[in-house]
Amino acid sequence: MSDIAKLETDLLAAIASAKDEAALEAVRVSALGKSGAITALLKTLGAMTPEQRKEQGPAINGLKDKVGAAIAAAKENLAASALDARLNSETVDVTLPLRETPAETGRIHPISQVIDELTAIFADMGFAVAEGPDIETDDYNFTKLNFPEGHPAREMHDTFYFPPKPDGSRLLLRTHTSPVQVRTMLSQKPPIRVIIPGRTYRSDSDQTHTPMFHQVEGLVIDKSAHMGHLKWILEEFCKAFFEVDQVKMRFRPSFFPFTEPSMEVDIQCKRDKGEIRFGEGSDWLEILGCGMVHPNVLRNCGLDPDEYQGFAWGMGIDRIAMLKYGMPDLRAFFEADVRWLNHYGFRPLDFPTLAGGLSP
Ligand code: 2U9
Repeated sequence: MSDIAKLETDLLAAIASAKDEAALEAVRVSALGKSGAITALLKTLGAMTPEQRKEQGPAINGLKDKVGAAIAAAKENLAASALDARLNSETVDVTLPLRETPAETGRIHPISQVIDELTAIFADMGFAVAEGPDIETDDYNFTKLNFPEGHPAREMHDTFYFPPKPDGSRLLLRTHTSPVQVRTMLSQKPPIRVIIPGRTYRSDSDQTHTPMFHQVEGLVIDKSAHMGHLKWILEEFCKAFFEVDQVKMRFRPSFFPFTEPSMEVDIQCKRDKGEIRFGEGSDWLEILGCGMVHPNVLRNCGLDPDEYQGFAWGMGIDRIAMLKYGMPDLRAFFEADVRWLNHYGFRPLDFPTLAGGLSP
């Protein structure tokens, strides 16, 4: 066997037995690198006679091409089997359950859920949502709302006051969301239809009271708004909120400085083994207060009571949340216990809408 034929046999065998791309590269360098065997043969061509070169040239170049092609083919095979091995070791079982995302594990606090529900119901009736500051002036929280200076009704609210300013005036934490209605009347022309959900503060703490609690109040002002409208709005609200077809309501005379006449409203319910159901039964439960806006309040807010009239109502959000979702202790609302939130909280993607259903 000629040297060229033996070299070819040896190199093709080495290429065939190379286990990986590094081994194959070593064979390539030994054959075609700067000091490789085929490179050395190619260098001998220069010193040959034309006849020798005519015979040896094609043989050596043929060897170079054959070995080059074999290396390229082997390289492709090794790359393909390396890819196969990697794909086999990195397979993903797409049928495995997904890890839950924050949107699935997070929970919406029942207060936020109830505010979203209220907003959906009243927005459907044409109400806008208004907001205002938690820190208020005595004027907006009391005086403009027809609480006379030194009147015992001011004491009823157990107000948190800030230290007095040099001029004697004191800021306070709002005891109801009513100052937002005052701000709305001072800044907008009627017709006005707003609801105001928000935080309120009173120095009171026991199983049914927390120093910070939530209220939603509503206000309608135009030239002819009357108690019939008020009654219809509150009945529609109660049916939608408690998700019942029918509900009886009872309006009892009451007193608030900012409304005249004033009423407290009870809703029909059935108490059954510690459970409470709405829209049936012969028991009553007080859920809100309401009335026609007092002429003094309209005047204090820049409206002429001979031209404009309206009604307002207020209710405790925490209380209606407890009633709707059967949560027994108000204090748990504000303890930030994730176990409680996991149990009573709502899924973020179950946003309440009238079309899609209020509660999940
Ligand atoms: C303006 C005029 C009138 C808001 C009203 C009530 C009756 C009421 C309580 C219910 C439970 C508060 O959370 S609670 O303790 N509220 O009974 N609120 S009428 O009337 C207004 C408000 C603002 C300018």
